[in-house]
Amino acid sequence: MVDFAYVIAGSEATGGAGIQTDLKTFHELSVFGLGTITCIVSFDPKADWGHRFAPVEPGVIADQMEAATAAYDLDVVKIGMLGTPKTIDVVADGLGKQSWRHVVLDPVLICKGQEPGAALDTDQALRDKILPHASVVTPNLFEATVLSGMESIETEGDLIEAAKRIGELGPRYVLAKGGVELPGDEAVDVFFDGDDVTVLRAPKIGTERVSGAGCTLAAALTAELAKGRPALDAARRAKVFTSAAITGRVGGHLPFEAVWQGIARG
Ligand code: PXL
Repeated sequence: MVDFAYVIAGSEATGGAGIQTDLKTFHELSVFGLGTITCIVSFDPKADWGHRFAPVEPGVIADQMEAATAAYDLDVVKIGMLGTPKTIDVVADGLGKQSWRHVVLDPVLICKGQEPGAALDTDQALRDKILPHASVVTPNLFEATVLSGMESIETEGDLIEAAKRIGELGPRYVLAKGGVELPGDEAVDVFFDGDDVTVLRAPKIGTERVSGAGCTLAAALTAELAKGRPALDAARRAKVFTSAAITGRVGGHLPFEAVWQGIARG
């Protein structure tokens, strides 16, 4: 019997991040993936690949969620980019209509190149309306700084402190992603289960951020949870999968490279 994983996230038109990445990851990890699109990000090649952002109308988001949840008995969902407080309202309403075994919240506040200021109203709405549904939160360095209220995260110790503070906000598990930006030779992620901290390590691959790495980690974690694996085991497997996808990265005309999950097939 196949396991199902559901994602509610934004489309990223170049295929490197967002729902495209989530669904590719689900597929590579042998779960049936289905998704609800919350917004459409189309980088602008005429303007330094800056962000063009179009929210999907809230009623259309509700329709997609209605279709997905009526079609199958879904119990594990990943939440990616929502983008606006109105979108957050409609997604929170939809999530509240059933119970979930896991809601994995990747608290995407802004994506590469966006102004941090754009994140403030989204941050507050995510905290108030989506976080209470989440069983797992997977912040990157910027998101962990904002959610924990810390001034900065510069060391592994800081990342551990941030994960603990975010755990106090309610989710059962936190997987805080240090990524390439946390200083050191290793890509460090911190897993916190409310009692214990486990630091997950892998050698850093390159020194530049790769588009879709964070989305892939959270999506792989979601897929492994959908298969019934315990959260720490799911996080470890997700990290191995993500390191492989970063190794398989592709370059085009964009100023950054993009992960490719297909490399895992060998
Ligand atoms: O990588 C974060 C992210 C998530 N979702 C969408 C995005 C991005 C970054 O570009 O566009 C839709």
